[in-house]
Amino acid sequence: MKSRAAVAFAPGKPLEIVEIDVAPPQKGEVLIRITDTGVCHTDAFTLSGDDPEGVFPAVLGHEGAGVVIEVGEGVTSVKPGDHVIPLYTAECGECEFCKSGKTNLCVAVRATQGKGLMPDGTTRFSYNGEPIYHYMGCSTFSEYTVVAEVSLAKINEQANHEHVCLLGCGVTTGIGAVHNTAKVQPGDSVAVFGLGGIGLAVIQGARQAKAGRIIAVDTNPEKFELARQFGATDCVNPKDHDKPIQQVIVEMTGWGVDHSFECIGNVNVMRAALECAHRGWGQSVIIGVAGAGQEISTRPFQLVTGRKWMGTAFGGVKGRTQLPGMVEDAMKGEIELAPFVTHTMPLEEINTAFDLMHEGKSIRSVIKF
Ligand code: NAD
Ligand code: AHE
Ligand code: ZN
Repeated sequence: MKSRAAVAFAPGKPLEIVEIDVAPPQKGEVLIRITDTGVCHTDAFTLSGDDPEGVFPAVLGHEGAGVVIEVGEGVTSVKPGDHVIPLYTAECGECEFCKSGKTNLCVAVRATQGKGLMPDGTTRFSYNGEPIYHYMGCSTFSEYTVVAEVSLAKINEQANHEHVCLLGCGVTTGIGAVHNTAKVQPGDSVAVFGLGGIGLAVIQGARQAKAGRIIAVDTNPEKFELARQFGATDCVNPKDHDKPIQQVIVEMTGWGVDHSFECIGNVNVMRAALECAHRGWGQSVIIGVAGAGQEISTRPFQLVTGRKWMGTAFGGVKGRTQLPGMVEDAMKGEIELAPFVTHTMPLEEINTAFDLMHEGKSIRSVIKF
């Protein structure tokens, strides 16, 4: 079938809106009509050429919601008409990782996913007869996309897709990082570096966890109003200080914070986030994605004196098991999604969504098909 799609033909170039061909779903696959998709910084990261797994030409996008159109052979967990969120972290329930009870990092389709391919090693997308690669197992920047059955969470059909698409990545990642990775407890102090969709979701999660002080850090002060609305108690702009931001936060708190979260993808900030964690027990969670070749560093003494450095993918959330419940929570108002959606636009304007992100003017732009 034909599908309108925003194709990344080459790194560093704007997406091009073209009509691609989408082949039918094969065994264990599902054809979806995407209704809404958010644009996450990771899409911009891959488009920039900094992603070691970036392959071109590709249909990017991984924060969507849609409706099942057709299922391939052997698919039993969803049927045409079901409302779904594609998952870049699959959940097969059968691999060593799924069965461990220790992680959400299912490996069922991860190897081919990282190469932009479906599990059988081929693509379902083409343009002028040439293959187009998939992205993160989702490719939500196409009106029609094909994903593996294990990469789909079935959700309440009454859910507002313009909002719950954000549970496909940003909001789930931030909230999950607080509850599943850091396990923030009532009264704990928290510092959040970077106040985009991810950082604001961390703040929302910290407030749910009844954290005490929530220190929001960004170099763009325009992000502070929404941060306060979500529960930040202090907002700090590193540019207002002539000493390192970790020192500023340690001085604000005495010994540092119980938990810090890096939500930018900047390895220098990752170091600052670790070093503002409390001596003896503070822990720092890396959420941001850093470019190819970048490495983190700190004095080992920071760890010797009790700080813990950790990371999280999709907030540790198991998508098929847990995402339907998070959608219900959003429908009950227990997860707030509307304030994240600062812009909506048709697919034809998707490059504006990237511009707004780079200019620091948006939290999430949602593309409406
Ligand atoms: P975003 O661009 O919307 O937000 C980033 C924020 O960081 C902006 O507000 C920006 O002003 C701020 N910032 C930039 N440099 C700064 C600095 N030096 N100090 C303080 N603030 C600074 O991005 P997003 O969509 O919220 O994504 C954030 C990061 O999280 C990206 O790296 C993205 O790839 C990553 N991410 C990771 C996961 C995961 O599962 N680990 C999931 C989603 C996104
Ligand atoms: N492909 C990159 C890594 C990108 C990355 O870390 N992705 C995050 C999700 S970002 C969502 O916006 C993630 O979950 N990673 C775990 C995984 O299995 O992909 C690289 O460095 O190669
Ligand atoms: Zn994302």
